[in-house]
Amino acid sequence: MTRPALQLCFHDHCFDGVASSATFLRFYREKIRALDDAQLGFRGLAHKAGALFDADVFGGEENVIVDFRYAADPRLTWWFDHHQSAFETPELKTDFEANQSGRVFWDPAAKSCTKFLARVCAEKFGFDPAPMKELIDWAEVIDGALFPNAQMAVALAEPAMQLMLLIEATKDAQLGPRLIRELSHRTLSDVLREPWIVTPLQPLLERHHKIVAQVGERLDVRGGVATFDVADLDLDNINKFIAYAKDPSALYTVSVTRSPSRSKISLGSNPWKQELRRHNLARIAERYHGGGHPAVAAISFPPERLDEAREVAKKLADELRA
Ligand SMILES: [Mn+2]
Repeated sequence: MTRPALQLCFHDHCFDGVASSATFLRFYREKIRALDDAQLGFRGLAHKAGALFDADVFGGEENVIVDFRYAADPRLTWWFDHHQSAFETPELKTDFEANQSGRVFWDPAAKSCTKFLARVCAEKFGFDPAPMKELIDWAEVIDGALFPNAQMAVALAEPAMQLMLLIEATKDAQLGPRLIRELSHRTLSDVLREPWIVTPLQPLLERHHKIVAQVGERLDVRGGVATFDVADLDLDNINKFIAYAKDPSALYTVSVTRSPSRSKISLGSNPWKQELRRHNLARIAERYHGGGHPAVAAISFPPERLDEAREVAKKLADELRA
């Protein structure tokens, strides 16, 4: 395969990761250089135990990471992120701070990487993000958990919310790249009508509602902390708001999932009770080589170390209750 002119490395299975990539791609074509689709490369990046970047991840002439951790690699020519845990080590942060390229950007206060990226590209490079407004606004709502209530976040009635589910749950590795290409030059509403989105969504929506019921049966809420374990359901990502829809008194959620790639603890806090949040969940996750944002974070273990994930989850739930 020929070397891509632009390699897009994005937070995989994440609406904000896909939306950031589409926004970057439009910006790059308009302001840096025109490229056709055949000149693009795509790499979905996932958090896991161990090394995050494989040797050939930055295989393009230009390589961009959006919505994912920083890498101190001269082949990385652009970087945009908003995670508090963007730097795995203090040395990586020092490397970022010394970077003089004017093409690496981080704002841990930004609610979505998409809106942050659109703003930076508008201010620094004269990009016009107006045609992508619908996508950018939805990324801000979804990644910032700016939903009016937990029911809406779980019901998935809006097509954009259904796309969130499709991105999070799909096992089709080509879906992310296809979405990025299409969303870079078409409106979100237009793309959402495509049969290649509508058709695979139907079984996923049915499964989603079944999972919501299963979580409801297993949910244990004590001392403001909701816990549940769905490691047997082979899920890597699960809707973050189910516990708050089932029991609005829950301030935190600690859940355990397992997929072929990892056993995972997800830590969340109730978006409608943020004024009561007393813990920085990213800091807690960082103790176990995880990370995220103050309000939502995760810890990955090798898939076979589920018992350890369960033990740590129990300990963290106790800590959050105290
Ligand atoms: Mn994000």
